[in-house]
Amino acid sequence: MITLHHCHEARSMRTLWLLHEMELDFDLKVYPFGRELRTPEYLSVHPLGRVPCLQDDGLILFETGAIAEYLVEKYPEKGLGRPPGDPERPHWLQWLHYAETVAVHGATLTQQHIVIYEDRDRSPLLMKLERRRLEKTLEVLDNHLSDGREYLLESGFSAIDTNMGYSVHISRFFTPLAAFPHLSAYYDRLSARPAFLKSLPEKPAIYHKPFYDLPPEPAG
Ligand SMILES: N[C@@H](CCC(=O)N[C@@H](CS)C(=O)NCC(=O)O)C(=O)O
Repeated sequence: MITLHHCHEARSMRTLWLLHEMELDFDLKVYPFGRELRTPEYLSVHPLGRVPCLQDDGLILFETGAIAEYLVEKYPEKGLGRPPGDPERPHWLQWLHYAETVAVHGATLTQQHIVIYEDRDRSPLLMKLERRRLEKTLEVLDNHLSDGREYLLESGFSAIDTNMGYSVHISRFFTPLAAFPHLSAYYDRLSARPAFLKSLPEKPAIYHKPFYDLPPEPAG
């Protein structure tokens, strides 16, 4: 039996969404996003106390990209991977890992805007720099999607769209997606999928505002 360790709105949403897309049975253990991830019990499952972590009988696996590869290989009949030898395999791998390139900027911005509580402890310079770097990663996706494809691969939806979809989902809190019309249409398609909707929490857990703007520039 599969168990997913999850915090609402964290990267483990990728795995939750994928499990729903695959229509697999699983147990879900939900933790608040905070110190509860650092208990000795959870640290014995994930050595950094992060999410996601997937347990499948005796196997313990962390890292969303590895978990996605594991699941699509274990259940090839679901058609959400592109196996070695498939002409789309190299790009399937590229976009799977690029999802983390996008997500790290979202994670830094989450830390700056939300996890760091006091304004005086935040860095306006880092916020500005990370937003710009996030936008550059989104530009690449927007260009890639500009040829009219519906999902990242021409052949259609696959597990990489759940990993990337989460990264785009989080990016919207820090930069307006409207600046990227093809990416915005891609996000609209993804966020209408029933499995995506099932992976959302009933109420916000991390992102309590619709948008986290840059702090105002100092006067003078
Ligand atoms: N590269 C890892 C990143 C995992 C990660 O950093 N998860 C964050 C949530 S988005 C976490 O658990 N943070 C809790 C903490 O650092 O205390 C993956 O894709 O699984």
